[in-house]
Amino acid sequence: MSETTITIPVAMPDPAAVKAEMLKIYPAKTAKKRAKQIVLNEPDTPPEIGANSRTIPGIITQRGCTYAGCRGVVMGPIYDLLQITHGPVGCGFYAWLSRRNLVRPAKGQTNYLQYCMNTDMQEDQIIFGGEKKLKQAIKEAYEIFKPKAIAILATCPVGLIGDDIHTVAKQMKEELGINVMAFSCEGYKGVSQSAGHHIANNGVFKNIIGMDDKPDEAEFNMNILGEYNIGGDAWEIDTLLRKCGIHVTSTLSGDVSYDQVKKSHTVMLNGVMCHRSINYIAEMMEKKFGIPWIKVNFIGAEATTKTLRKIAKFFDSKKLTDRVEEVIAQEMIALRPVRDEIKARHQGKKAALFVGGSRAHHYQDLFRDIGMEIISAGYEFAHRDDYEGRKVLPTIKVDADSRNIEELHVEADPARFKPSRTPEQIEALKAGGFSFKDYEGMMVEMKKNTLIIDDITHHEMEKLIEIYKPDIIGSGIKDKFVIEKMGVPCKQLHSYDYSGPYAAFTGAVNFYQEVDRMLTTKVWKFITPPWEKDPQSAAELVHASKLNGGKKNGEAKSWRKPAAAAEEV
Ligand code: CFM
Repeated sequence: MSETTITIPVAMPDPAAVKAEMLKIYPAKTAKKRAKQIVLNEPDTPPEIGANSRTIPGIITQRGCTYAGCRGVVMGPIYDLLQITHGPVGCGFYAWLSRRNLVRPAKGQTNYLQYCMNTDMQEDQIIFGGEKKLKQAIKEAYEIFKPKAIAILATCPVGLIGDDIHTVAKQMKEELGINVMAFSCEGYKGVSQSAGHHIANNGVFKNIIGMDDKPDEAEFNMNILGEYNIGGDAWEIDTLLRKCGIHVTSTLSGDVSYDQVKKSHTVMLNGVMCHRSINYIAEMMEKKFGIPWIKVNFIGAEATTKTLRKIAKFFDSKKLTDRVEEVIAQEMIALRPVRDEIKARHQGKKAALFVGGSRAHHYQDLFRDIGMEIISAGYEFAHRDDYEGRKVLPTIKVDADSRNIEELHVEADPARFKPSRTPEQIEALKAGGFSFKDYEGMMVEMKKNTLIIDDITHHEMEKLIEIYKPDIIGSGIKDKFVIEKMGVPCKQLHSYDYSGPYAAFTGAVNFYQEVDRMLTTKVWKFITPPWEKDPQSAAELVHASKLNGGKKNGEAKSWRKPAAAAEEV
């Protein structure tokens, strides 16, 4: 690309007015609740945001269910753990490669990821109970596959009819002589997939971690927690760490085997990528085995550099520190020219990010690397600590929905509590500014007065696009096409569609190039957003459809109505 686009800075709309505009169409009760979930940022003293609360029925949310968080997100990538969904066959579909958590098992290793195993609950089981059918399914699966271990994952009806999957698991464990574990992760158990993460964390901690005490032989040995190898990200991280001389025992859960998870308590350090989905395991491993955890981020060149240095500092070895600096220098030689060329084209352009429970934060670094500004961001299902930092944890009110999820009581294991660092070493590191078990959240890194929007609705997204006119939005498949039909490119930041990896230095280069292609393609010029074609009728239509404003079907004016717009095509 030789063309250089000059961006003229325009005054940003007043965020308080944008917020008011977003809220004004809602009924009073809804507006009151949404007002708590839309806040103006204050990086020095992050404001309290409403988060991890129920979505109001009628609002279009991007969230998933508790089953999705447990089965799909945390458990899914453990490739040789045979996983059976207990429930109707439709729910089972979502266990079948709908997320791009790639695996590359070595030759001869078992891989169940391409299978979708389900008990196919029918009306009979809903009325008379499904335990018999579940047992039968476990036996059948065992006969065919002879797996090392089996996990049973519950969908909504299981909890509703009261099938006791834990007793079934216990009985089958005795009968088959293998590890059989059950997860009560019914879709309705929490307000989003976040509850499913917690349930999966508890189950993995109780039933798998700690089963094999033999550590991998390595001088510097760690786990990467909260990394799911979407589009191959974990492979990039693993390759980078290996170059530095750091061994990864277990990536939870990305391209990981059951046996790797069993010995994940034998490492010296846990690095937490996605704090939202895995902070529970990090905390429990620290309490039981004494493994310190630190927040890491391999998304973006700056972030990756900082993370590598932080890890090297923890291990406190001159050899490792020198090697890490060499690797950073090498990687930056390839990255810098690509980044700088792309940065020259897109400096000052605007991005907004609404993704999951960690990426709306992590991916800001990648956009900043190429000079772009984040004008608004929010998570779908994160908690206040992911926005405001872990320091707010003691002030988060425990509501009925959170109380639903078991908090495991964990104590130090008398024989196996062996921290890799002495308390003196930890104190010395802390004195030097090193932070353990800390996550500062999204807000401290965002500009003052940027709009932070939790669990954004389609209406708010439309308003945001209309008013801010961002150059690109990072979001998910559920709103990607709505955004693109409004003439704004949408980078799908969950599965990356067909692309990636985006982690570490090589992944960052992929990302810069992809964003560059998206921003320079001429295709967007062929889409005229409705309000530009006919501002008045667009406004009327929005109003009429949102309020169901007294017009009969068909009476409302069409988005595409104006003759001029029709002729363009
Ligand atoms: Fe963690 Fe994730 Fe995310 Fe997440 Fe997810 Fe995902 Fe995500 Mo989609 S575990 S919170 S539940 S980083 S599937 S790999 S992309 S919403 S931001």
